[in-house]
Amino acid sequence: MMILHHMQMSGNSYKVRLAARQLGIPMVLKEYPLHSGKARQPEFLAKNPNGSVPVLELEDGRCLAESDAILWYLTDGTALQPSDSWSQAQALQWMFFEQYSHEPYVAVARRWLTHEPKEALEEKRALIPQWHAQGNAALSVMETHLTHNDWFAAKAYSLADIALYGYTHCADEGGFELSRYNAVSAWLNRVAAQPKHVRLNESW
Ligand SMILES: N[C@@H](CCC(=O)N[C@@H](CS)C(=O)NCC(=O)O)C(=O)O
Repeated sequence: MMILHHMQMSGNSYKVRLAARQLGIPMVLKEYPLHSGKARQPEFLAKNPNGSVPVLELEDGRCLAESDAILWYLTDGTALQPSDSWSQAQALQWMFFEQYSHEPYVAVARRWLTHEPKEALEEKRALIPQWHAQGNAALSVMETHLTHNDWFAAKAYSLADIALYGYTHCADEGGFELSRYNAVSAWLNRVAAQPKHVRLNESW
């Protein structure tokens, strides 16, 4: 069976768990708790030299890092991945947006404001306004798209929605006011209403 090296509280790991559950793909989960240093151990660095989870380990030992690459691999040939090249490119457009313009601010603010000790946050305090400005800019881009569209690609729920849902649904933990974004809030409800949806904290 495939192994998912993951961190329960991480939105990047959650994206993979959510897709796997919705597709009925069985996997064994190995937890790498925040602050444990487990992802920096030589045994794990041999699987991902970048020292980050999630990592999907196939039965033959091949390892794939980066949440959105794993999403792409798992959803290939399924209803969660568009089949025509234009819609696939649209999905990738939103997934690159998620990694470059959204996650570095929305996820990072959540981590430091909610999941790191208060003393550690003090060292980062000067960065909070930038996280919020850039994160709100990303949420505004999503709001504009969702004002005219139900989903991010191919007019259907897909891996692009899962990629963006991972950290958007818990953005309030990073100090973002999701109620300011009506279309984003409605989309969050649509995603959560999809069959076989699981929550971030849900056990496997
Ligand atoms: N771009 C990567 C980011 C992965 C990442 O930042 N993972 C964090 C958890 S969300 C991690 O492994 N941190 C290791 C640690 O803090 O020990 C992805 O999308 O998978």
